[in-house]
Amino acid sequence: MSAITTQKKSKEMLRCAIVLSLLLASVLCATVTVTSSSVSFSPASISISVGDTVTWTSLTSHNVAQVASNTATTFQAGGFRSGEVSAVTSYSKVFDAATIGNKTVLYYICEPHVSAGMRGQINIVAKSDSSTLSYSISLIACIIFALFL
Ligand SMILES: [Cu+2]
Repeated sequence: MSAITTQKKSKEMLRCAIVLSLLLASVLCATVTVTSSSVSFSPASISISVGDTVTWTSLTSHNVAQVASNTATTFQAGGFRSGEVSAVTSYSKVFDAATIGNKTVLYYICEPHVSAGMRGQINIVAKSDSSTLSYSISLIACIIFALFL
């Protein structure tokens, strides 16, 4: 194998590694955005996996506070909370294993508007097979590319 071919291959491998790292990062930590309109969260129900980040925006007159159930109206001590209303306009939270615990659904409210039904829920689901599959396919494609070009 000539030096030029080896150099070309290393470049391709590096390119592959970068693409794969980006893919892996996007597969491993999805970010879900929830916006709040007049008195509702949109989407009110989302599905995430352990390690994902949820970002709430447009919190100008709203906040986010975890509650114990879909009927609870007061903040669950120790849960996630964005702070007082008007203190922040957006709030991001990484839902790691410690935050989720053994729950499969997490519930939250907007404290000033809970009586108006301003609630949301976060369903904890396993990482989707489709994202794992697309990652595997790109990995194989990259290896073939690196070997034959
Ligand atoms: Cu609100």
